[in-house]
Amino acid sequence: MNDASAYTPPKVWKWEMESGGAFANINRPVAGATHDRDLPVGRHPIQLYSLATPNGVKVTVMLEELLAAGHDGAEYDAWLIRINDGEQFSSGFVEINPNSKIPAMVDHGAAPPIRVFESGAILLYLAEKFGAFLPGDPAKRAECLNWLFWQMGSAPYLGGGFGHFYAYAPEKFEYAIDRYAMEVKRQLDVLDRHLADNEYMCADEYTIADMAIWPWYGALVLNKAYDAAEFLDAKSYTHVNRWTKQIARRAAVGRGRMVNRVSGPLEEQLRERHEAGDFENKTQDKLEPAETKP
Ligand SMILES: N[C@@H](CCC(=O)N[C@@H](CS)C(=O)NCC(=O)O)C(=O)O
Repeated sequence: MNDASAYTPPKVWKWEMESGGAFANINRPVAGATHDRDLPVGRHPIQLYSLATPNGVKVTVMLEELLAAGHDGAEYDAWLIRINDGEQFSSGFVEINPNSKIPAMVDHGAAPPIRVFESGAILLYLAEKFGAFLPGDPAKRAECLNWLFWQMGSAPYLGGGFGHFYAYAPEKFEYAIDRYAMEVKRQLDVLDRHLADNEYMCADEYTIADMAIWPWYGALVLNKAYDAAEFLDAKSYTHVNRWTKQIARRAAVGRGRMVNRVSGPLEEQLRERHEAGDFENKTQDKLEPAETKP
């Protein structure tokens, strides 16, 4: 085990600029804007400001699923927010999300326009607006929301806890990796037991609960997050694997994963999305590699 006793916390914590670790450059102990810049606004009512991290993908999958289901009002402009460059701290972004995290959305179909931030709130807003992917029956609706909010509460242990210490921290701290690996495996087991008896998170209905959970836990078992599938023995969660592959086969999920993506194979990236035809008309030669933080 690492020597954890080497550090004694001071009486009052102070911000050390050189704290180290991946993405340390965008971490700050204060909120608010760092620079003045308005957000662009396209021609559709729904304006999304995002990046294809798991939290971003939840929303683009939902929008693509709505369009595939015939809800034309879900046409949207998806603008890229490069969080590694601090674009979430622009005055325009902070106005729509004071928490400075993607995804954030504005519905210009309402007067005055409605801002929505937090991926779970966005999924719920869209589900209610279009009457889709959220069961109407009170018992089923409650179950769907149980799992939606389970994801919102659980994923920070996966991303901010396990992913941070396993993949991004400047050193491998055994205590932290053990603690969060144990919790993530427990979460995978929760999902696995549930999916053993249910086709989707909410019985036989594909809902916003699946859309929230899949980009995180599906990515983990497909080894698309933190390169940790082997470490966590992800293949042993057979029901999670079955569900993950089933959802991955959906065309709308394939499209949703591409929107605002700036990493991975270039053919899987669509930096901005303004029309359905953008998926076919990509100008890949303009793209250069970049990095994202899941
Ligand atoms: N609970 C939020 C979490 C959003 C979040 O953590 N977004 C990350 C990318 S996945 C982000 O924008 N990070 C930028 C930063 O921390 O400055 C949600 O689900 O929307």
